[in-house]
Amino acid sequence: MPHPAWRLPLLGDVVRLDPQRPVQREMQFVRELGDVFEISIIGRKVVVVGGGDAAAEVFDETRFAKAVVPPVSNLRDLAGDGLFTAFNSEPAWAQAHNVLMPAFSQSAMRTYHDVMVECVDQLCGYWADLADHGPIGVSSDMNRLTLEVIGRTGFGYSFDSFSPGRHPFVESMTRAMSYVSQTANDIPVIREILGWKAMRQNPKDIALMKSTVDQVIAARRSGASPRQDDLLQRMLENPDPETGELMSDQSIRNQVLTFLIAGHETTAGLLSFALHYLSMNPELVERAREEIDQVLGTEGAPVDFGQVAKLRYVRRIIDETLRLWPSGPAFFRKARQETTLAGYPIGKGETILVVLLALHRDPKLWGDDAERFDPDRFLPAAVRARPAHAYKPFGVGARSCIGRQFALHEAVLALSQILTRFDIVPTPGYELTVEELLTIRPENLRLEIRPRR
Ligand code: MNH
Repeated sequence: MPHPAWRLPLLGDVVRLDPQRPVQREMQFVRELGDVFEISIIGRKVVVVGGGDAAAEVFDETRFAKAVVPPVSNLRDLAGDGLFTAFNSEPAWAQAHNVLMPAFSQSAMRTYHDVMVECVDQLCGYWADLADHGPIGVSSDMNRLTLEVIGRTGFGYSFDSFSPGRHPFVESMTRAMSYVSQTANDIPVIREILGWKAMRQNPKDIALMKSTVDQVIAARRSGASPRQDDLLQRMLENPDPETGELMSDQSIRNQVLTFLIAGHETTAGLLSFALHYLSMNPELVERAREEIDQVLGTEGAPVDFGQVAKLRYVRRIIDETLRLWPSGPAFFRKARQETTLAGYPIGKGETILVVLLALHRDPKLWGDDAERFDPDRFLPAAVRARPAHAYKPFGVGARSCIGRQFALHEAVLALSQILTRFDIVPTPGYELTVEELLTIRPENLRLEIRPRR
């Protein structure tokens, strides 16, 4: 199998990787080495898939399955056997999956819609107060929005995201996530030398996050905080239809923490990239506004649940953003049994990294202009003309994203409201660079947000 040049004994390819931007480095390797190659990190071998038919193969659930390996498995200190970090065989996964699936169906989004609208209104109010004060740090404001949405719809908890200062939970979560992402591709001994301070801080951050969530669960159980139509209430009350058993407090805590980490930076990254592209392409804004004004009217009435699904063009902007910058830019698979991949032999349990970032730009699947932002790639006829494996921003199979409808509803709603109320003006000279912290976001993106003219 091809592999990067200059491989070293023992260390393997580790010095060729980029600890700050690991997935973007893998995308470069795909361009140099092709759709399938192998990297070796201090004795650990990983097969990388970055395009073509090999992607279809590795998505085949009969031969391959999700793998929970570093850095994802390093999140288990925080989220244990929660949905995202559970091993495939862990019973807590099947139980939580069965209990929560109905809560994430398209029709269940009706339950969260009003809270989402309120949170988006808060963001717009916050921006309206800031308007004309120069460029705004868009990524951090998108984080405020999505964290507030998942906090309130998930377990009736507000982080007071639009007031000045940062909630202690948010500070701990930010540090804990960056700690885990630093463990992605580095050399353990060096991390221990350079990162002793972070290594001491990390257990404290985890403890604070767990105890915050435990308090919320306990308050709801005891009746100290009122019943609500949210994910927490479902988990407390609904038994697994297969076993009849209720979820344990520990599993509920793991799921709440999982939703907070899996459900907030991903959607925030998506919205930030979308705003970047819209700021650069006024003609796309014009098309979107035509649709938005037609579907929602210009009276400023609150958005109705059913209207969101009618915002087809806004949805295509979201789809295209997730193509070029899938917020979860890569994920791991493993072989269920001895098999082959693109003709190469693969041993049982071998780890395979799927680089979505590269797959979503594969010229064989997307054409020679694959780097160009063009929402019309997601017109129904264009979608039908492509193989299904060309586009998987929410992963594949049994372990694909449970929050897909949630993220899409939230993103379409937020984008439509932002475009209704504000003009998005780029900072002159801004060139997109992309930061990776397990998820991706535009680096130092600042945009001027002016009341719509
Ligand atoms: Mn989400 C799994 C992408 C929003 C909760 N998510 C995944 C996977 C991808 C993914 C890819 C599969 C990872 C793997 O195979 O290892 N998720 C996204 C993207 C967005 C997103 C691109 C937004 C855009 N995710 C959300 C939201 C929530 C959420 C919002 C919750 C409210 N995601 C999850 C959970 C899993 C997951 C939980 C794990 C599901 C499972 O394994 O059963």
